[in-house]
Amino acid sequence: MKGLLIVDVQNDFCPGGALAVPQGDAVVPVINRLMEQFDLVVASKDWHPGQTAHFQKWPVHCVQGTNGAEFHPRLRSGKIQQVFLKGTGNLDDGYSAFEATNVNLEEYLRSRGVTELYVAGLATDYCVRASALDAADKGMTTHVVTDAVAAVNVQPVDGEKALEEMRRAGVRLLSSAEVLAKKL
Ligand code: VGL
Ligand code: ZN
Repeated sequence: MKGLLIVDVQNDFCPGGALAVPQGDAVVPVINRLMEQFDLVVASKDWHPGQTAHFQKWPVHCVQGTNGAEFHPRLRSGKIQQVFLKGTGNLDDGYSAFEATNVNLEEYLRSRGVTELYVAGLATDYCVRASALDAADKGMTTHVVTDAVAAVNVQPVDGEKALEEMRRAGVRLLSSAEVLAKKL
């Protein structure tokens, strides 16, 4: 059973947002197409309280209940079966979707028989990276769809480095065209 995890495709990570990922919104049409190939589609949201130690590292973003924390308006969010909220505490970064506090992602996926996880979304060098590494660590066959992710790139090579790190950890990198050609 194959599941798609859409990581943090929220307004604040898209152009015009508080912590915009360059071309973050370019992943939206790719992800919309990918969703049609999966029986199970879930998403994470970065979901911070108004005050958190996380904002000592980053501009204030994705505050719970604000427009910046909503999904990008063109993401077909009606197809998302469960949203996982992370970074909800006052001390944690909550980069990984497996740190969600409303529903346990690992249990959710296991209970639905998902053994192969495909990861897309924002940002390659933070939440996609942490989520994919955690999934691989938990024994799932983990894929990252390389044209369905985009990086913050605090340093210009961060996205590439993160992909290489994931690959070394056993995460499989593939394009959306390859996913679509597989006819999951
Ligand atoms: C993220 C930086 C800070 C992410 C979240 O979703 O990748 N990056 N908070
Ligand atoms: Zn955050």
